[in-house]
Amino acid sequence: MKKQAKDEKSVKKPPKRSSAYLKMLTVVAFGEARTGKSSLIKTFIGETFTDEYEPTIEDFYSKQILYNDRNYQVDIIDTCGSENFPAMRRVDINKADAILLVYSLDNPRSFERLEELREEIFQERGHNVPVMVVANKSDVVLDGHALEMTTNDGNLVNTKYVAEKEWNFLWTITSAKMAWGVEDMFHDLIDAFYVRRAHTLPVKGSVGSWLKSPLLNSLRRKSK
Ligand SMILES: Nc1nc2c(ncn2[C@@H]2O[C@H](COP(=O)(O)OP(=O)(O)OP(=O)(O)O)[C@@H](O)[C@H]2O)c(=O)[nH]1
Ligand SMILES: [Mg+2]
Repeated sequence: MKKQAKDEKSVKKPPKRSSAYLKMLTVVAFGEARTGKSSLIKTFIGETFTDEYEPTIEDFYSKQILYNDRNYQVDIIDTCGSENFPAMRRVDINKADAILLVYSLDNPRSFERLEELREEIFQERGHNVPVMVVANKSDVVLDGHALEMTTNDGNLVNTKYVAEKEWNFLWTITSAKMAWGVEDMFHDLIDAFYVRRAHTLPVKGSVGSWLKSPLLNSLRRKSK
């Protein structure tokens, strides 16, 4: 009897090793007020989207996810959109394993604020932290003009191009309201930190909910 029990035990499969470990990632979200930082984070952690606006001072969230057969704990710091509090921002920049820089497609000028944040990140971390620029509110815009912005010297720039080619950051498009691209955004940050460990490499071509974005589809049609 004892022997049989031992035999039964010996054929038991070992637990899947890859899922046994919990990998940690601290993500910090920066960007101008009202661009949708809190909404993106809340959508990610499973809270219902609301049209109401409540300015953030600083909030902390945490979510455990299973991604590519591994368990991750994603800790998120949601920051204040105001330009004040540079010392607090420096502390947060130094805590980050990965950074989100959020702008809003219904307010292309919110992209300008990212230039200053980019400078602050560079001063603290150089090129040693993956940064993803996030074009949020893609549900309210219908064509690629939303990605364009007129600079102070009158030039028309494409914000996606600037983020990817001039700043060498990752770029993605989301809607917190429709939950388009939100999971992919965090998955790509995990890849950037754990797999690529470099901000210069492009985001993988993930097939996810962001494909539903009308803006993205109109950009695709134009590029054909
Ligand atoms: N249509 C639309 N509205 C959004 C989206 N994301 C956020 N909003 C709205 O935009 C407003 C601001 O959203 P928040 O998430 O509070 O913005 P925030 O960047 O956290 O703002 P601060 O905390 O002040 O820095 C709210 O009224 C949201 O409902 C989106 O994807 N689509
Ligand atoms: Mg907020």
